[in-house]
Amino acid sequence: MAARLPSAAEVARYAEDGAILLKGAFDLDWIERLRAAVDADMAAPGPMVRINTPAGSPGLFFVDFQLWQRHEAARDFVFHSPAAEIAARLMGSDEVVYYHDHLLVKEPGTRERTPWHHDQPYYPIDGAQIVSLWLPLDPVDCETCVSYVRGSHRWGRWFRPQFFRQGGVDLQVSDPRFEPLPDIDAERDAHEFLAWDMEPGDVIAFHALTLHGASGNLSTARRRRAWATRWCGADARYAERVGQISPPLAGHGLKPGDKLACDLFPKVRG
Ligand SMILES: O=C(O)CCC(=O)C(=O)O
Repeated sequence: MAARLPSAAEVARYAEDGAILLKGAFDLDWIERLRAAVDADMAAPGPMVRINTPAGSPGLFFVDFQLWQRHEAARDFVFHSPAAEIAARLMGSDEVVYYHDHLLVKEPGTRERTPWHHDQPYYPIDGAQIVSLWLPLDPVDCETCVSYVRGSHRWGRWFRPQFFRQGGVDLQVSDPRFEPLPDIDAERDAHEFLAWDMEPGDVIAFHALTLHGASGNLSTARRRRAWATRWCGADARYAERVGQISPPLAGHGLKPGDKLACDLFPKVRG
């Protein structure tokens, strides 16, 4: 089946809103293969695994990274699915470098929210061409889906990273750009939020500076397995950050100002 790539109108909508739903972007074969990879990963997690649910609490908020390095289906998705082409179109960049992946599973009944944040301050990367593809492997309704603050990637503001597990304790970072995150829930009337009911095969593409957060998994029966992949375009450069980056990917040998492509961050297009 031909790939369902973003139309010109969808590219413009992504640029304006900072997040867009692409219905039916991936064949269900990809979803089935990725489900198997995710379940295998949960049975034997990688070295950066995080459990965000306190012992004794219901459900499980399971986080892991870099499935592409350990699971064939995830690697094939990076190199052979329509994902790189989708990212290229949305970013307006022929060149696409794969940055990393992030697995976020919320089992039924999980109470832990994903706090409001945006991703780029966690990354040692400067540049405007960074897009994430948030791919749920189970149906999700808009209450359980990630919610995005429409247009927040255009505010020109960088908010201090927070670690999910510690309930929003600031990381020790000293980039002069970073400021405390406003209380988005307290000022809900000032914003417009984007969230969608999604079926397997649908994907949300969002910019690395778009603020987003999510509820726990309110369903008592339905899993919420989501696999997010991060893609960079030609303007992305490695940047020095003082403090802790996430995920803590090291050993690439990059220096500030370098383009990202290397063994750890493979060039997949252009
Ligand atoms: O899946 C979630 O709960 C949050 C996803 C997220 O924060 C991300 O993909 O950057």
